[in-house]
Amino acid sequence: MKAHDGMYIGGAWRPAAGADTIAVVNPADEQVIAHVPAGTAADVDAAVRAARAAFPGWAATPPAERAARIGALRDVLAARRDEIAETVTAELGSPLPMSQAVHAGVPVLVAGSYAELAATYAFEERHGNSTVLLEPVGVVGAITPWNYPLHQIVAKVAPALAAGCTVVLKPAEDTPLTAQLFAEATAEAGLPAGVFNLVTGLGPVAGQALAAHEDVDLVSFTGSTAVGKRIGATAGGAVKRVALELGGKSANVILPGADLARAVNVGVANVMSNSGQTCSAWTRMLVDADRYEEAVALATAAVAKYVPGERVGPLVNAKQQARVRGYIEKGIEEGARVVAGGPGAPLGTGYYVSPTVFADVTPEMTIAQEEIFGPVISILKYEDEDDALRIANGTVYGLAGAVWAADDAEAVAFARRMDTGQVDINGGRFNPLAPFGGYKQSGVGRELGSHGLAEYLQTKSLQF
Ligand code: TXE
Repeated sequence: MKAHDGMYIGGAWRPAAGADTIAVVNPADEQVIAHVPAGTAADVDAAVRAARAAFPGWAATPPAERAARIGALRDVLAARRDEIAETVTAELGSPLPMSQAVHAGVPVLVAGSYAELAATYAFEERHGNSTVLLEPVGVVGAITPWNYPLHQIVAKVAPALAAGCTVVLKPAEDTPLTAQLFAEATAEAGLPAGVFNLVTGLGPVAGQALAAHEDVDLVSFTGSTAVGKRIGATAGGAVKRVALELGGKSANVILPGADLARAVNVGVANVMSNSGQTCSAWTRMLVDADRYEEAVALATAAVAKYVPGERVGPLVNAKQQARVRGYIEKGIEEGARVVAGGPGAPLGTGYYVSPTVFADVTPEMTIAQEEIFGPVISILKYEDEDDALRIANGTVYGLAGAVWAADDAEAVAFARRMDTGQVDINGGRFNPLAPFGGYKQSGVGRELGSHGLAEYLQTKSLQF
C-alpha cells in the first residue's frame, strides 16, 4: 500500500529524524502492507514548533474563513471516501461495507458539523458589564487510537481547528496510513502550513514526547485507561489542559415493558459492530428475571448471523486477539455460561475471535467489570429496576449505555439515574452534534458538537 516515508510538518512531507520504521499489518491476513517512519522526540519537537509558528495566524483568521477551510476538508474527505474506506479495511481489517458507511462516512458528518459550528459559534459573550472572549487554547497535541482511525482524528482535529488552535497528531501505530491520508486532505483543503502536523510513531516514544512537550497547551487523548491516567498526571503536573476519552463497560438496560426482540437484536448488532472494538459498546445486556432465558435464546440466534470474515472482521492485532481470548477464558473460569462462540479461533489466518455470548454473568465477574474490546456480550439478570440501576452503575466506567422501555418517558426516567455520559433511548440514532464523553473513569471532557468545540477554548473576561 502507498505510504509516505516522512512526517507531515509545516505543510510538507519531511524526512524523519531517525531511521526506524513501523510495519503496518493487515489483520485479516497478517501480511505487512507498508512501513511508516517511527517518530522520535526530535520529530515531535519540529512538529510542535511548526504548530506554534502557525498559531497566531490561524487564531486570528476570522471564524468564517476557518469554517470555509473545514468545509473544504469535509469535501475532500467526501471525495476520497472510497480510498479512505479501502485504507481502513487494509490496516484495521473491518469489512469494506462497514469501512465505507462508518469509518469513511461518519468523519464527513463530523467535519461538516464543525464547518457549521465554526461559522455560528458565539466566540464572544456578554454577561452584565463584561464581555467574555472565548479564545483558542493554543497548540494541541492529539493522540488517537486505532479503533475508528479517521473518526478519532476528525473528532479532535475539526473542533480544534474550528476553535482556532493548531494541532500535532500522533495516531495509533496500527493505523498510520489513514492518518497520512488525512494529512494529505488537510493540504488539499488549503489549510495554511503548520496548522495541522502529523508525527507517526510508537506510543511510549512519540506519544509520550508529545504529551510531555512543554510547548503543547492541551493534550487530547483517546485510548486505554492506563495510558490516559499517565497522560492526565503528566498534563496536570505541567498545568496543561487535558481531555481524556477512555474505556467503557456500557449497559444495555432492557426494562420489562420493552420490545425484547428489538432490544436484543440491536444490542447484539451494537457489540458486533467493528468486532466489538468500540469504547461505547453496550457490552453488558441487563434483562429482568422473567424474560432472561428468552433474551439469551434471542441473543444466541442473533449472534449466529455475525460470521467472522464476512460480517465481523478480525481484531486489530495479535495482542488484542490474545487479550480478548484471555477474557473469554476468564469468563468460563469464573462460572459464566458460554451460549455462543468461545475462546477457539474461528479461522486459521487473521486475528479473529469467535463472536461470543455469555449467560449467567454476575456483576462482580471480570467480564462484567473490565473492558474486553472484542465481540463478546455478557447477559446479566436483574430483579427489579433498582437492582438494574445498581448493576448498570456498578463499574468504574460511565461512557455510554442504552435503555429500552415501553415508552420514551419511562426510558428517560431511568437514564436520568445512570452515571454515564450518553444514553440511547429505545434505540437512538447517531447525532454528530451530541456531546460524547465519560463520567467516572471513562474520561474527562467531551467530543463532538459545541461541547467538543468548547474544550479547545479558554475564556477571557473584559469588564466595562
Ligand atoms: O491502547 P493504548 P491499546 C482500550 C481497549 C483496548 C486497550 C488497549 O480496552 O483493549 O485500550 O489498547 C498511544 N504516551 N482502548 O494498547 O496503548 C498509542 O500509540 C502517550 C479504548 O492500543 O492506550 C495510541 O496512539 N501515548 C479506546 C494511543 O495511545 C501513548 C481505544 C492508544 O493506545 C502511550 C483504544 C504513552 N506512554 C483502546 N502509550 C477508546 N477509548 O476508544 C500508548 N500511547
